[in-house]
Amino acid sequence: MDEKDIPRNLREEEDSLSEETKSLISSSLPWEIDYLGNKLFKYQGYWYYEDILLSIPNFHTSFQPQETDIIVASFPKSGTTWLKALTFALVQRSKHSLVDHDHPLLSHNPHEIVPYLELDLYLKTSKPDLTKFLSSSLSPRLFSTHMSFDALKAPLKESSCKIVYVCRNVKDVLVSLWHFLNANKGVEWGDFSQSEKISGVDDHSFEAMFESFCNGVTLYGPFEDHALSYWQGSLEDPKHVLFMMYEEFKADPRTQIKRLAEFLDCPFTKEEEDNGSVDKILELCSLSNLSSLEINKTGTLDGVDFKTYFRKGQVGDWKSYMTPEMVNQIDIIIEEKLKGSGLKF
Ligand code: PAP
Repeated sequence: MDEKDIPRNLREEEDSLSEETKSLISSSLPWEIDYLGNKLFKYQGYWYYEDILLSIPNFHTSFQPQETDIIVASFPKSGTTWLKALTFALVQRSKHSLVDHDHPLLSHNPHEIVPYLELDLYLKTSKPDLTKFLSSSLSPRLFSTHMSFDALKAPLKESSCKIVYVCRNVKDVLVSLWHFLNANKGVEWGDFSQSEKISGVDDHSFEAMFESFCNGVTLYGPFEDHALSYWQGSLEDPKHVLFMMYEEFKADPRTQIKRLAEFLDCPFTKEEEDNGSVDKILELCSLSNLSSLEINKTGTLDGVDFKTYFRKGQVGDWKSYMTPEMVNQIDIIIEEKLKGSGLKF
């Protein structure tokens, strides 16, 4: 079976894919074992664990976009938690005042508020309960994803949904991912009842992760293709796809939050600018504020402690972890892939 045929075949299924279809996928797609000993399948150019891969056809066939939908997109560890919080605070500021003591972000982790399409909603079902998450039951609906733009765009064709992508320097992404995985060593990152975990392979070393990453064999990777997919999308359709950089947000958050607000058609009014709303949103969603909240110090979801989503948030942290050889190796890969695209790190 050809890769490109899979969605059509899967469309035959309703809520759960037959064991036969699943095994057809497993036996027909290219696969590799990642540094954690987990089987990754390559589907339409990107690597997924089996359960995540199987959620894509559910999403493709069942998601019904609304005109005002907003999707926060990112490669893992690029600033997702921050962007989820900022976008929610921004678009809901008339309903949830920024000075409210019961603002949802004070008692919920951003991941509890803004669901991932493929990890929270369409995982194992084509009929998700959108009311389970605050941001998908309000208007405008707010979703998130780690899928590439290539995987996202088909169901959104013809819709006027807005997509905001946050991109981050690949070296800091790598370091952040390494810390995150080490802090969550006991967590299973996929449903390995279908795709067995390879025992004996569980290498949390920075070197092992670096090698896999450079080969593109990492969940949702290759990173460069992921970033490029949204970069191209934003060039082709700037009204609906916004490409943001984590580093630019860190350097000048006021300018970037206003850019985001303009893009989402909810610009700050003169009155809001004067009464400090811009700073209030930035303060509410800051790393120091979010990480100091009780929910984020002690809460947990699917075995992941919320506190592990907050670390240093430092630009250039990679300098403490990478050898000159590693820097050279990754720089060459990035330069080669991004050549001529206009995208630079
Ligand atoms: P995810 O993709 O698993 O949701 P994501 O939020 O994208 O993770 O990445 C976590 C990184 O964002 C951490 O970076 P670090 O490891 O280099 O420190 C984390 O510290 C940073 N981060 C989380 N929240 C914020 C925030 N409010 N402001 C700035 N950076 C943040």
